[in-house]
Amino acid sequence: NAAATNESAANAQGQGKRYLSQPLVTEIYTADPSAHVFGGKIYVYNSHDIDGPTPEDDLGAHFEMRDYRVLSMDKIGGPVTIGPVALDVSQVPWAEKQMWAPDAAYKNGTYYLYFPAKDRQGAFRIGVATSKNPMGPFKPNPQPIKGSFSIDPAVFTDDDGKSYMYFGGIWGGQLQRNTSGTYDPNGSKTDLQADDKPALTPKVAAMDPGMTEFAEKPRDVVILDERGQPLKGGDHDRRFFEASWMHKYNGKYYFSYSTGDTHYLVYAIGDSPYGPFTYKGRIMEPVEGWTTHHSIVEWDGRWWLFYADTQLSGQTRLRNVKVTEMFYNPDGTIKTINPVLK
Ligand code: FUB
Repeated sequence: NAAATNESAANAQGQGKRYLSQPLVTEIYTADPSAHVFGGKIYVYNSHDIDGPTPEDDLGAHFEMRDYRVLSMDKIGGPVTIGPVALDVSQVPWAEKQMWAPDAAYKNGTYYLYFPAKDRQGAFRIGVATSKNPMGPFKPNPQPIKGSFSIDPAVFTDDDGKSYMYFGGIWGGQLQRNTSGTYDPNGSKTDLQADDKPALTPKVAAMDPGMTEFAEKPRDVVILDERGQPLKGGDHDRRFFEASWMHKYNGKYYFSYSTGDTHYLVYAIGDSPYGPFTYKGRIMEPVEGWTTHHSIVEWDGRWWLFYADTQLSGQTRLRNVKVTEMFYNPDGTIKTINPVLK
């Protein structure tokens, strides 16, 4: 029984903590959940964490994931099905390793799985694979998306049917090594190393109607402070690190992301899918484990935050996906969630 397993995991770590919610599944380790409602069911496209031999470092070499397994459920709080392997790195001709945070989209009878992986030069690219079934198996395109780089794709489809991919991550996500248009393996390990200058931005590109290529060169997603100035590189509590997500609420565009080394999930609001977005605050305080990565989805007229922590293992590389309800204030701001109860 999952509750008993979770209780004993927490006790084994001697944490004596109370968690806001419990892992969706305990049979495998999961992280970076991208939740979608397809045909009335909830599907979660997540990283499938495994215990590899590589020591932890600042570039995430210890995240050695090799495949994807999709989770599905008829309702939030109901039983969760773990799908079979939906895509394995060995099936992707251009990819060598590190199948990181994926996302998915649906159009005209086809499901699209978007995923980052390192190529044989050590550069992250973003690939796409297709299936007629939301659980897969997915068939990968032989090449990554042209002009793609970095990590954490999140595909948002607007009310007019146009889709956009948001992506990027600094440090191990390599945004800072792609500023010239080509991957520089000798570039900075972290960021631009210019604390007083505008921070590196996530990217956005409209998808072409076939959903497998960009329709344009990726643009900067500019995040402004309350004075209308771009967030600075030294503003680690608020600047973009990784884990882009886009959702729309009451006609406004909510771009949310992780601040990485300060471990917050935060958001910024704009009037267009391209931004600019103005920073508004925190969605979630830090979870247990180094990374924090989420998605936001409306289901049954309520809003849900999918996220992950390390409750089951106590190890950053072995995470578990959770879900909790998210609430708005009357002015459209989001009520901050604390994932660990006192
Ligand atoms: O899971 C590997 C990486 O860690 C993801 O791509 C990031 O968002 C962070 O969660």
